[in-house]
Amino acid sequence: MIDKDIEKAINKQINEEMYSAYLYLAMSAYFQDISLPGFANWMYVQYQEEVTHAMKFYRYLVERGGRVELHAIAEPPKEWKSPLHAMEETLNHERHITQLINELADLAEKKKDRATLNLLQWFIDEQVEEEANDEEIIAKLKMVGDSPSGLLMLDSQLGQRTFVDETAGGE
Ligand code: OFO
Repeated sequence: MIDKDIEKAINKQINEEMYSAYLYLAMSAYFQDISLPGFANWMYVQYQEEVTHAMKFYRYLVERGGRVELHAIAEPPKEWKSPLHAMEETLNHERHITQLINELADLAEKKKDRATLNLLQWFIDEQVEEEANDEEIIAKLKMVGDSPSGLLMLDSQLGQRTFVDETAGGE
C-alpha cells in the first residue's frame, strides 16, 4: 500500500501532466493558426508525450494499490506574442515541472519510498531532455531572428518529429 501523502502528490502530478498536455495542444492550435504546421506538429507530439507521462503516474499508482483521483484541468492560454514567446513559455513550464518532480523526489526520500524514487528517476532524466529540446529550439529561433525563410526552414525541420511512446515497456 502506498503512503497517503505520496498518493496525493502523485494525483496532483497526474493533473499537472494533463495540464501540460492541454497547454501544448493549445500551442499546437496557435501554431496552426499562424501557418506554422511544423511547429504545430512538434507541439502535437509534445501533447501526446504529456498524456503518456500522466498515464505512467496513473499506472504506477494503480500498481501500488493507490486510488487515482482526477481533478479539473485548468484552461491554458490561447495566444502567444510570437513563436519565440511560445517556446520560452514552454521552457518556463518545463522548469516548473522539473521543480515539481524534484519536490516529489524529496517527499519520496523523506518517506523512504524507494519504488517511487525509482519511478521519479525516469522523470528526472526526461526533464533534462525536455529542457534541452526547448533550449535548442529557442536558440535556433533567436538565430533566425526576423528571417521568414529561416523560420520556414525551422518549421519544416520541426515537422519531421514523430511520436514515440517512451513510457512503453519496462513496467
Ligand atoms: Fe513535459 O514533461 Fe511531462 O510535464
